Amino acid sequence: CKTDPSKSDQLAETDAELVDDTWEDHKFSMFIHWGLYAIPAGVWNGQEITGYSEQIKGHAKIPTEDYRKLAAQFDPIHWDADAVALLAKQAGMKSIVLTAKHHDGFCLFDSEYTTFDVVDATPYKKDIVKELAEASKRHNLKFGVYFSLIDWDYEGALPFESVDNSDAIPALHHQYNLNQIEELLTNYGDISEIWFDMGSPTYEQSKEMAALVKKLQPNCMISGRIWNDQGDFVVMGDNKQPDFKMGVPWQTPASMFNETWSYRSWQERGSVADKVAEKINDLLKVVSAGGNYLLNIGPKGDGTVIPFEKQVLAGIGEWLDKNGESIYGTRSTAIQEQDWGMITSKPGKLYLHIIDFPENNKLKIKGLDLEVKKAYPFSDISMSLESIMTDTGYEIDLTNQLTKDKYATTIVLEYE
Ligand code: FUL
Repeated sequence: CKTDPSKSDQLAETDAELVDDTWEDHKFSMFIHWGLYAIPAGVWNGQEITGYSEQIKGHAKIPTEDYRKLAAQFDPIHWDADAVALLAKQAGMKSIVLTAKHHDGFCLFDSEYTTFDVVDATPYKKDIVKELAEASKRHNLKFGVYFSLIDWDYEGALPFESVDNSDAIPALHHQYNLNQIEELLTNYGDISEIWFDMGSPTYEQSKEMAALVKKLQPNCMISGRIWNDQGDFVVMGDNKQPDFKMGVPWQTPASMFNETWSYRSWQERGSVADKVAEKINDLLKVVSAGGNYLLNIGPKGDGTVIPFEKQVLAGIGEWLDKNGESIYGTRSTAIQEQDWGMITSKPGKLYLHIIDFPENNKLKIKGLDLEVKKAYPFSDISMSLESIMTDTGYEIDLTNQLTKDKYATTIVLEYE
């Protein structure tokens, strides 16, 4: 990122037109990794299996006929789609993306093209994609689906090796994908984003999938992991943030723990407060750089969202309740990252998010070259903080800033 921008650069970026309901304005979304893999929860034949637990079939080399038997145990009595949608709302998230089909090939939706799906193969018998699509709509959230381009169950797909297999998708499997994409974009109302992942489609295959999506739902955003430059937004590596200016819509997919996306029974979780701090920090890094932060939960096989994840989301939501204006609909600036925290912006305003308070109470803003009218704590607009331009940069005196938020304290700078 640039460190010494000219004033006109900053204005060009901060004064960009804001439309409140675009994908880019939402900033914070819920990812859900859930499927049959949540039943073994990272344990197979009594062994703790390392590697992402949603890929346990691969990591534990489970034969297809054994893995398929998990479907008979899938009866999530604690699954409550409305409660999950409300949790996303409580967290301050604007949309939900659910694993409609992960690499194991099991479908959480009723597909005509396989019987390895939640309606045909499990005692639960209900279409979970439908339940969550409807619950999301009821609670005014956007709804999207994750769709793996690897399939370890479908016979016409590449045999099950590693996730990095770079062989092209066989024609039969590609057709199967097209059929299921059509189902997902026809049977579940508006789909805000389709989150393709992994696999190595050819250029023609990626183009064909993208064209089908746009034909069925022109407003559906396509993840960059459709490959071959056919996506509407770039997806960073898992839990990664860009170290350069993106200039296009982008997203960071983030897991609660680096080790897994789906529920793992033996996961070390640490303290809720530490996790809230870590995730607010990451959310701020992503949003200040202009991205969307897609934070994952992994429900248990019986549908329970574990208390740890609920509490983390509630903690983030509490912060966003107070500070949301400085997040949603904001734009990145060329001075987004500072020693003490991050900066977001709206026309005429910069929001300074302080994570590390300077010991001398002088907050220095590197690269700021604007005519500042007023500086005040976001929590108290009536207060005015003294600020001056020094030889080494713009400086705000925080001596009278009494209320410090335990996660990130927001200061507003209004400029001409
Ligand atoms: C990766 C997948 O292989 C992981 O299992 C997970 O779904 C993550 C979000 O994307 O590429």
